[in-house]
Amino acid sequence: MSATLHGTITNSDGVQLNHNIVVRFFTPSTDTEVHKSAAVSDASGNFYVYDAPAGTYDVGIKPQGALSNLVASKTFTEGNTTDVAFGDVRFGDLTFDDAVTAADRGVLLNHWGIGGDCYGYAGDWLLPQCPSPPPPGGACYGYVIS
Ligand SMILES: [Ca+2]
Repeated sequence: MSATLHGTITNSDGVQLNHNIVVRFFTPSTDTEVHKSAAVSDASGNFYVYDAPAGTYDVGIKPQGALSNLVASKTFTEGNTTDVAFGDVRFGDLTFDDAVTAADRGVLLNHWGIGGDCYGYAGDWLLPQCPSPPPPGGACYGYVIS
């Protein structure tokens, strides 16, 4: 049995909150990674990690295309859910180096003013994955049980 992380994200820029998110657990005040998982947030910014390790960790998230956010010293206990508010998602890291620089601007400008190949299909481009068991309330946006 392991612990559960219920994370929340917000976005004051008005961008949608459905994101593929990498979640990392660090020994407090270090860069020693103890565990790594992935989650998909729903339209309200909720996501769950069901295989969180028990103990106290600094927890970092990196939504795709955004900077990482870190919340220090959160405690997880087996069989229980710990709520963690990660705050605003800060978009702009298109080069996946956890910084927003001229390189990211260059990528954006290379594609400025054009649409994707699937023009007209806004659709759901999130990864069809969800940890088990699914959370209550359908937080596994984009996950279809097969
Ligand atoms: Ca970058």
